[in-house]
Amino acid sequence: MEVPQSSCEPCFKTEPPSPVFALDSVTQFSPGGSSDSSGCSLLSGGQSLDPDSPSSGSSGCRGSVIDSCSNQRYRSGRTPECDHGAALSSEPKRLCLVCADFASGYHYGVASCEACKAFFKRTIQGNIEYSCPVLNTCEITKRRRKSCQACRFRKCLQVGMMKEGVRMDRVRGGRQKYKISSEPFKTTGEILHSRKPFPLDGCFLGNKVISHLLLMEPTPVFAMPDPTAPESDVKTLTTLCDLLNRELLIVIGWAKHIPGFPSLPLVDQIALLQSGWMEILVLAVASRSLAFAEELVFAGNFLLDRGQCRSAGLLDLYSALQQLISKYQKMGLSPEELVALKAMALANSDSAHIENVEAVQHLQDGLHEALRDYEGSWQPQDPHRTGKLLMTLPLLRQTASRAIHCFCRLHLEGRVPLHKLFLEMLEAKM
Ligand code: HVO
Repeated sequence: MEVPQSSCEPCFKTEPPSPVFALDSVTQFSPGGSSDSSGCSLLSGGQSLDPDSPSSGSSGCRGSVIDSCSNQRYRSGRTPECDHGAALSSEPKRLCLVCADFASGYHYGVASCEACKAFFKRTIQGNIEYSCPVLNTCEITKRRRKSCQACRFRKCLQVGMMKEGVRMDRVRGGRQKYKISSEPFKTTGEILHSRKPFPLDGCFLGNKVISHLLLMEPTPVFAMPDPTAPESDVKTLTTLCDLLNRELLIVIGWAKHIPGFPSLPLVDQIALLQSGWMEILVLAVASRSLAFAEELVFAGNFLLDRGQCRSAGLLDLYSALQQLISKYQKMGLSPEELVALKAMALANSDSAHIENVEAVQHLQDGLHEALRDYEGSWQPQDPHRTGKLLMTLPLLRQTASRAIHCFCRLHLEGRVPLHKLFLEMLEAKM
């Protein structure tokens, strides 16, 4: 990256200097929870990534950004005063994440159409097992959704439908007790916030490490556009930066759930996070966007198409991400593969400052083995599946690097204020 470090000073000093703060207090947030501690530093004197460790001061970073931005939009999405519902309901047409038909609401935690909702329910209630006659990679569209039930069901799970939301004891036409299955858009913020994105038990063959990673997947984060600000490109960028900053905190919390990661020396944990965070976030956005043809799903309530990205100065980012998304769409990336790739992107982030190279290698080997083991049982018909996945990593790195470039450019142009943690992570990459 050609941009010199010193040039990445914040253009808008919206944040007071943050107090000494470390990785450990970031992780007091659950992996899925959104957090409002945006003025935290990753690097200043941390002892541990463990939220339970004695060094995790609860006073941590609270006080800096929170005090200066006690605005609602910086608060957690779980707080009642945050009306994600308004943001959701103001969007006219939402598409089914499974087949891209028009969604009628959120069903089993996912924006979906009546047909896919009913299909998912029938499958769970009837305990039906399907098998795909081809490669488990059939494309599910409105027109073709009936052609492969196995892939349709897999897609339901992949986009996060929760079988826990289906009542097993319900008779046809009986009264619906679980609100979750036919909640209108406007009250879904909280539903999505409290859900685990991927169901687990018994749905997948596989491997313990992969199952663990699936279980530890963070719950989705929501965009919190300032409801008082008029619509503009600056508002879009500010919303995205805030979103990114919260996602970054979650990534730091998430990393310690990767088997083997917490036992690395702390300096190596930090080094890997500093070099790998962008790839992890890029993968997350790419996976959220898999069911969409044109839009980037930055958050469940924040989708941007090409035109919107262009006017916000994010066209490069858009094109780079679309190239990656299209690759994963063609491959039919599964949630299991996604979590494996995310962990691998971190373990393989090629920091030049690794102290215990052997331990990092061991971490990589363990993840590689987990993926191979998983693919052996899930995709035995394709002995090259693991290799194919690993061969997407160069494009992932390229995409992440294009994203960094785009951020630096916007930042230098003074179009966006950057949060401290984010700046620090950005600087570490240059
Ligand atoms: C942006 C866009 C522009 C900027 C920052 C964030 C979430 C939001 C991602 C981008 C500084 C997110 C994003 C990536 O939007 O995860 C996928 C690219 C990491 C700046 O200009």
